[in-house]
Order: sequence, then C-alpha cells, then structure tokens
Amino acid sequence: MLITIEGIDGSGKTTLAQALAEKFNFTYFREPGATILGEKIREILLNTPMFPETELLLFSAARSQFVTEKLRPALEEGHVILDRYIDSTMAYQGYGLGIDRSFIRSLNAQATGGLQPQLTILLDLPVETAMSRTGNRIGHDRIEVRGKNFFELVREGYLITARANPERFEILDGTLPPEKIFTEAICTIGRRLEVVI
Ligand code: Z5A
Repeated sequence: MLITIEGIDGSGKTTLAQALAEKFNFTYFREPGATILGEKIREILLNTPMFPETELLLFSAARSQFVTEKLRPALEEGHVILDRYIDSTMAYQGYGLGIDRSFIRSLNAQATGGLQPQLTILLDLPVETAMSRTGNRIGHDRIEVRGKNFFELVREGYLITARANPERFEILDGTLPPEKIFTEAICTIGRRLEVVI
C-alpha cells in the first residue's frame, strides 16, 4: 500500500506523514531525496537558478532513481508513506510554472513506471496561513521565495487534481490543529483502504 501526502509548503505534510509512519510502522520517504542521487539533486534544485523545464526534468530524474532504488523494494516489504510524489510535480511545475500538463503526466508515468498511490491525502489551507508558518525560516530556498501568486496557482492545481481523481484523493482541512488532522487521517486510511487499525 502506497499513501502519499501532498500540499503547499507549510501545509503540515511532513508533520502528518512522520506521525502516521511512526504510528503504523510504515516506511517514510520524502521527495525529492531518499537516495544519494536524489539528495544531491534536491540540493541543486533548491539552490541553483535554472529554467522551468530543467527543474521539471531534475525532479523526474530524482523520482526515477527513487522509485527503482527505494520505493519498489520498500513496497515489497510493507506499506509506505510518501511526503510528496507525482501530484507535487503537476501542482508546482504544471499549474505553478505553466509547463504543459500532458507532458508532465507522461513524464510522471515514465519516471514511476506507472506506480500510483492507493490514497493521496491533500492538506488544503489558505496560502497566507501556510506562509505564516514558513515565514520565519532562515534561508528560504529557490522555490519558497516564489511568492503568494505562485502558491495560489499551486494550491488551485492541487484542488483541480484532487477533484478530478476523487477515488484516490481525500482533502483534509490543513488549518486544523495537528492532532485533529492526525485523527482524521487515521479515519480516512481506515475507511478508504479498509485497514483494521
Ligand atoms: N517540489 C516540486 O516543485 N516538484 C516536485 O515534483 C516535488 C517537490 C517532489 C521540497 O522542499 C520543495 O520541492 C517544495 C516543493 C518542491 N517546495 N519548496 N520550497 P521541502 O521538502 O523542503 O519543502 P516542503 O515539502 O514544502 O516542506 P515544508 O515547507 O516543511 O512544509 P510541510 O512539510 O508541509 O510542513 P511541516 O514541516 O510539517 O510544518 C511546517 C511548520 O508548520 C512547522 O513549524 C510545523 O510545526 C507547523 N505545523 C505543521 N502542522 C501544523 C498545523 N496543523 N497547525 C499549525 N502549525 C502546523
């Protein structure tokens, strides 16, 4: 079983994904990263100026390595929770940067060999709320500094994707306290995946 957690920066994805992984003893990975190559690409992606298409291809290269090296083997051993996956690329590079979405769909399929999550939890919240959580960080990365308009497009992109794929997505209110989101996520996992918890 593959569960992915998605949302704009500061939505609380990492907080939720790590809490779920700990509770259920699921393997946790974050994207981009998780492999030696992926961590190197992450560092370049977050700190080096580049064109939008270059950015897209680098995210996909990191994903391709990650799926084969880590994700498929981990799924053979048990359940996996992912902090970002294919829907991040559609939201950030597709809706945010305006790169052709059918190209992204096909690139996502190539990079993952068609491996889809059974459940994707989208933490949705106003951009201002998310920014107020990340605003005090020292040393914002290249993507974080894109500003409110960019993140409005990303948020909208996530919502469009979620509404188009209701069988896979559950949208949770990201403004709720972490404990409440955690409880709702547990109910969602139990209900959607018929897991006895
Ligand atoms: N990216 C992309 O463009 N395309 C792709 O295909 C992929 C990624 C895979 C990854 O950086 C960047 O790559 C990201 C998207 C892009 N954009 N940027 N920049 P990252 O992994 O460093 O960034 P992130 O994934 O957005 O992490 P984040 O900024 O840390 O946000 P988060 O994981 O959603 O939130 P958090 O770390 O759980 O919480 C943030 C703060 O809010 C923290 O102080 C928490 O204590 C607090 N928090 C968490 N939950 C709550 C609730 N419920 N209420 C109040 N406060 C909360």
